[in-house]
Amino acid sequence: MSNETPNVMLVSQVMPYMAQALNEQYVVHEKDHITDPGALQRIRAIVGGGDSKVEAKLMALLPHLEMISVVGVGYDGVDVKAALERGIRISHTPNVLNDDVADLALAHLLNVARRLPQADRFVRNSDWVDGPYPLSRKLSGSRLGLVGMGRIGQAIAKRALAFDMSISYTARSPRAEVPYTFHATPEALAANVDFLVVITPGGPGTRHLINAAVLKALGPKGYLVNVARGSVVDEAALVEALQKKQIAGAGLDVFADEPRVSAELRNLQNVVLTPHVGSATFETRKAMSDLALANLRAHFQGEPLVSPIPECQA
Ligand code: 8YV
Repeated sequence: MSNETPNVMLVSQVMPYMAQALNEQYVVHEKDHITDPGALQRIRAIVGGGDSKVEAKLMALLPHLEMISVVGVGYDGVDVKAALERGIRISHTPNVLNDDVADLALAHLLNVARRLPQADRFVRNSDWVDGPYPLSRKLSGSRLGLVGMGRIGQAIAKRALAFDMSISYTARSPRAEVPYTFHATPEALAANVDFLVVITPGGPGTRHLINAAVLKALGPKGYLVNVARGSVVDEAALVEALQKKQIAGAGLDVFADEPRVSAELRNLQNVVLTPHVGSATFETRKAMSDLALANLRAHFQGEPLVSPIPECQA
């Protein structure tokens, strides 16, 4: 291994704290601003966000690429197969964002049930002087269904218990460590809950898991919340279900084509939309940055990665 300062490629925006740390420790090349083609020969690591695309064709431009450090728990934008074929190591930042994403899921549940963003607009528009705000839906004591029962799913369940919600879930297989009711399919789960929260990894394995049939099963009194990946929900089917009031409403933090959100979704009044902010607090983004930096450091010191993705674990 050479003693030269390693060259890294940055493929997404990172918080100033992380940008500064990277610049202090590495020669940083921003993907969209590389003017020196020779730089591609020197790059040994890629740093990107949970939603960054790191495709095989990008890796092919970097003959000396050794590792990819994802600042996020999800790494569905990375072509893992292509990376592993070349022995490129991949790390991500699990656990440190569980609280924030779970908090956001609860916020969306409260927002869609109590229609709080609409209530805020009601006050600002002085609609209140014409009469009281319409009644909304009670969250406490209702039935929550989780699509995914990993670390973040469990953090959401823990919070929902404080709201006296009954909890059921679907996953590839029942999780022995949780006491909640298992349903084998999202459709069966949707038919038995009031609020369906999507918190499963993205990627081809879960693409459009939430389709028209699942939304139909959720029914006209059911709400959908997605804090996972836009790809998990068939967005066209969701728009149709919302337009036709086949479901009561949705809270969405993630979308099919971020940062662009379809006009159809933006025009609907029975949705609450947030711009992929699940982990976007100072505290958590700093913890994610620190973990991503620790992985880079471990790699360049020839040590095992601190938090490799499961596919890279020995
Ligand atoms: C962020 C995420 O969007 O962790 C993930 O998988 O989607 C989010 O935390 C992103 O990773 C920020 O870089």
